[in-house]
Amino acid sequence: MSTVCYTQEGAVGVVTVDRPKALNALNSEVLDELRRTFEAIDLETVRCVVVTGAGEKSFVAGADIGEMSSLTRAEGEAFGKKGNDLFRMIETFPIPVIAAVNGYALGGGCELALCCDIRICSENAQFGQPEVGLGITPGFGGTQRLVRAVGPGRAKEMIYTARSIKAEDALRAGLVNAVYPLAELMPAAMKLAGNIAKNAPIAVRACKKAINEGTQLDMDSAVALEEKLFGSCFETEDQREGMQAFLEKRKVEGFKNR
Ligand code: DAK
Repeated sequence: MSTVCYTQEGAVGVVTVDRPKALNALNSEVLDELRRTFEAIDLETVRCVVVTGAGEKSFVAGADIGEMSSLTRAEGEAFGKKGNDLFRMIETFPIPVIAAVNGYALGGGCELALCCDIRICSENAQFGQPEVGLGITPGFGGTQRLVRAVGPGRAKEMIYTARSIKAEDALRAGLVNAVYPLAELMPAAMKLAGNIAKNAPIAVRACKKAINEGTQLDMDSAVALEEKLFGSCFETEDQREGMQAFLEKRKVEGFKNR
């Protein structure tokens, strides 16, 4: 692949958007390669994924404006669907995905970060939805996920004004969980991913499903979903080992994803 790199370190997969000449902007090729990269992740051995951008300046500076500039309505819709399908795939990916936002996260870049489970960023990060300044709406889920992440007031201000916010404001808004000096961002992301990866994979996956799907339901249906997923963890080897280790006052011998 020429625009996306993938590496695996232990149980953590690292997906890097690598198109530095355009500040990692998302053209069709990047969207296709991201999809193929996620499809190829080995879910037997990988337990958490980190998504980041190549270089020190930009996570993803948006959808590719050059490519979008001449689209017809039908092509614009198709481009939006390509991005939306991919971002939904990442959002519902069976294992947690962390966005390590290392610079500009604008438009489609902010939307890519928003479809991840957890966002952390570097001090030079900037988040924004500049689309209305380009004559379009956010098209990869920004009008939906930003609202859910920071609430309607802040999301509307960001979207209507097209102004970006800096890392500390993103932290205050709850858009990111933590801010690090740039050099410390990837080590922090890997540490966070490692802390997730060492827990029982079946249980972690069930938590992601419960949280993602439960927040779309009324409370009665949501707790019923939680009960089902809770029940599904029992009789697994990992549940037995996790509880046995506690009762025997020893460390877990390593969860097996069984
Ligand atoms: N697309 C294409 N190229 C981009 C780009 C982008 N989004 N962002 C940067 N680049 C390119 C620049 O054109 C430049 O290329 P060269 O001129 O060197 O060939 C190179 O990256 C370096 O950028 P700058 O020279 O501009 O670098 P600066 O440090 O001066 O400025 C910047 C950095 C991030 C502030 C600036 O590049 C910038 O404002 N970029 C655009 C940011 C932006 O507006 N992003 C949002 C894009 S809109 C939809 C589907 C999707 C979407 C909407 C609707 N539907 C189908 C409904 C999504 C929309 C977006 O994401």
